[in-house]
Amino acid sequence: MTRDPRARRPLISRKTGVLLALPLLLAGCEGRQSVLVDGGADARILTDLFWVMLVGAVVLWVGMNGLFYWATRRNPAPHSQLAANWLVIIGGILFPTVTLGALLVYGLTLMPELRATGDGPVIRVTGEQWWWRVEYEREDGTTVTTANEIRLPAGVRSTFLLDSKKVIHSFWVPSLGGKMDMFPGRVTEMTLGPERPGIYRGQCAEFCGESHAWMAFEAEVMAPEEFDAWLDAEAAPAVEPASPEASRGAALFLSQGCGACHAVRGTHAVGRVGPDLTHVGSRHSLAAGRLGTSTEDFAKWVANPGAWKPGAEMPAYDHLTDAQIGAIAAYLEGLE
Ligand code: HEC
Ligand SMILES: [Cu+2]
Repeated sequence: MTRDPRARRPLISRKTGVLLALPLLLAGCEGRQSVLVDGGADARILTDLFWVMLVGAVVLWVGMNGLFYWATRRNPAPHSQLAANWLVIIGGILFPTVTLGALLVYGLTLMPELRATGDGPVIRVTGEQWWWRVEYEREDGTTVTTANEIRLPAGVRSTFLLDSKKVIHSFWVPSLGGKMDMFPGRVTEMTLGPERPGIYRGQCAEFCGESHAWMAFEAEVMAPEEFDAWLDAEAAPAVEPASPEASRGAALFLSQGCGACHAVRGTHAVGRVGPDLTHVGSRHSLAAGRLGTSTEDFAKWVANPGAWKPGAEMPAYDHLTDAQIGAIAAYLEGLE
């Protein structure tokens, strides 16, 4: 077949294109949800382990393929029985035992540091469908309830008591440390010692149903004084609505039955089915990372949660007028 002389050669060949596209795969290694960007000692230990394993694997791969190449291409003549025996004893028994043994010992030495006991706040996180209930247990015995984000003081180890309501979820903030499963009816414990203030992203790491991929959260690491001030503010009851529209929203919130599922401390809304909304306006995201926290985001969510999160256990309020939804949104957005 002759080539149509008018057909232009593509700018780059397909092979070059594939090679050029490969680094795109590495794009996932950056940013605030990356195991390779560490925000504290735990993540750094795991990153070191990753590099040691990677370098080890590459050396082994090159060695094995080199041997294979040598044996099939360079020196394909049959070997003596003795040489073959030695190859099996050294290459097949001694070498893997020593290498894997060394890796095991190295891995084990890292564990005590990862399992160190906490000296910071104790935080109970419960996996729900598809959001995170977060409760800070304070030293005076009181509990501060919030949802869908955690804040941590830098420089101390916080203890997490992980629980789940219905199915297995997994708690994971890649930049802060390893993951830990959350089981219904059993509390698992882990500690994390973040060091670098910043906002990191966490994600449920165990498939838990249709909106599993929308079950994320933000973990903000703060200076200890800032953290204390935040926790005090979080413990306080909700602020009063600041505008006539927000007041209308507050009244609608109660009359529409939102308070059966949600608590707004300081009001008659004391529900425990859904996230505590006392300070929802000061959060970084809505519905476990699904939306932002602008007034429009609140309105979008309340009108039809299922459109944003399939299977969300909150009914749609599309029977309300835009003005009513807007008032509710203004009220919620003002709950700083
Ligand atoms: C049947 C219980 C139920 C009712 C009634 C209900 N919600 Fe919800 N709501 C939920 C659940 C469950 C979630 C968490 C959904 C998710 O993220 O998967 C939620 C999430 C939310 C969120 C996001 C909270 C966060 O932490 O990000 C807001 C805001 C909200 N609801 C507002 C309302 C308003 C306003 C009403 C009344 C108009 C209402 N809800 C009625 C159960 C309910
Ligand atoms: Cu989950």
